[in-house]
Amino acid sequence: MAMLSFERKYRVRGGTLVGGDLFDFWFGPFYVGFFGVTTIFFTFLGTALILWDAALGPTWNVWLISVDPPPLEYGLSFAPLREGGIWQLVTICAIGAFVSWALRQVEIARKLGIGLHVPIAFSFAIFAYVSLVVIRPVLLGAWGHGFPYGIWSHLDWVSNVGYQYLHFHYNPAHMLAVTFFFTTTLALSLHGSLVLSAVNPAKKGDTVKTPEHEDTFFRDLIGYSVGTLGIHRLGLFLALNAGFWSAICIIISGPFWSRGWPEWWTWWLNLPVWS
Ligand code: 07D
Ligand code: 07D
Ligand code: U10
Repeated sequence: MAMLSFERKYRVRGGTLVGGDLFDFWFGPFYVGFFGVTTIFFTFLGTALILWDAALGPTWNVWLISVDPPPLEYGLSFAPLREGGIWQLVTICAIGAFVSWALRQVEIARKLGIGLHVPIAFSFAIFAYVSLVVIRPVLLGAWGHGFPYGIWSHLDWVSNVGYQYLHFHYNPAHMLAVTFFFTTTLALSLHGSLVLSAVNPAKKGDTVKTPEHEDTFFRDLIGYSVGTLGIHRLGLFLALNAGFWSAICIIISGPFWSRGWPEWWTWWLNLPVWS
């Protein structure tokens, strides 16, 4: 079925989470829905707040604009707008927009009768963001521990927080996260190249090859094929773990381990087997 006639067939009412038929329509290619409206609302408000903060600040250079969190002295209270209060409102808008986006994915999946894998996957990214700007700051007792919203300034934050723990590479959860990120790109490059190799055969004019060819390639090469469905399960597993262990690595830095990360490894030197 052609894409356009398929879209006509599935564009029916229903599957919404709240509000019944309210906003249950399409705008050009976009499904709107209640959560489309809340996405637009939070996005516009958040962007307007960022622009307002930029107008108050020293620069319009897009690389240098920075919406900073409140100083640590404000703890977990609301700060005056010009001293981090805008950052707090932008954070509320960002979480509102990301969660609305995930719920819009849920409504679209329900309309199509497909699984909820996409919103579940996106929720891991939201979890990583929330761990940086809500969970860790709350555990440490100040919103000032959140990262600043600026292209350059957020890099400074990552570097500063990293060196605060002496050598962030020694954080075991960071190791797991980095390994999962690297493995995700390895898996995607293997998958992308394998599919293209089967669909674009070596000689011009050859027929397109089948999944059996794909399986056989890896059985010949490494003795095992994870299979055509399996590689997608594996990819999702790897990518979600990358985000999950990222969130863990930053939540434990401070709230659960306040010294340098190299020192954490003294348990290894203290193993009775060495003495
Ligand atoms: C390709 C999908 C498209 C998304 C894009 C991002 C904005 C920001 C806002 C001016 C893969 C759109 C950007 C809307 C404009 C203002 C106020 C996704 C794709 C193209 N970072 N980070 C970038 C964000 C954090 C780190 C680039 C966001 C943490 C490092 C871009 C968040 C830490 C480096 C960006 C976030 C961290 C970057 C490219 C939120 C640990 C780089 C992103 C909401 C996770 C790289 C100058 C990309 C760079 C980079 C956006 C959080 C570290 C500006 C929205 C605090 C080390 N980050 N980041 O392609 O070039 O993502 O920076 O959590 O080296 Mg970052
Ligand atoms: C948080 C993004 C969420 C995004 C959302 C959507 C929009 C809309 C609109 C385009 C999590 C946003 C959408 C805004 C855009 C349109 C239309 C993703 C998030 C919800 N590190 N490190 C990580 C590596 C070092 C440090 C994670 C590598 C140094 C700190 C990852 C190296 C020191 C923190 C990672 C390295 C250090 C991290 C980031 C190498 C610095 C974190 C990925 C090779 C001196 C952060 C949760 C991530 C973290 C983090 C990788 C080096 C410090 C595993 C490969 C040694 C302080 N590092 N790092 O989390 O875990 O994505 O955050 O050297 O806080 Mg690290
Ligand atoms: C995959 C795949 C696969 C495919 C695929 C893909 C994964 C099986 C079959 C998909 C992959 C790709 C296409 C590859 C490229 C993708 C990436 C590299 C990932 C990164 C993506 C990007 C960088 C693109 C980002 C673009 C975005 C997010 C779109 C931006 C769009 C909007 C901002 C509009 C969103 C729409 C909403 C929220 C709802 C509808 C609303 C409107 C249209 C606006 C009008 C509003 C209304 C009508 C409501 C009124 C609003 C109100 C009342 C509020 C107003 C408030 C105010 C304050 C003004 O595996 O193989 O192939 O393709």
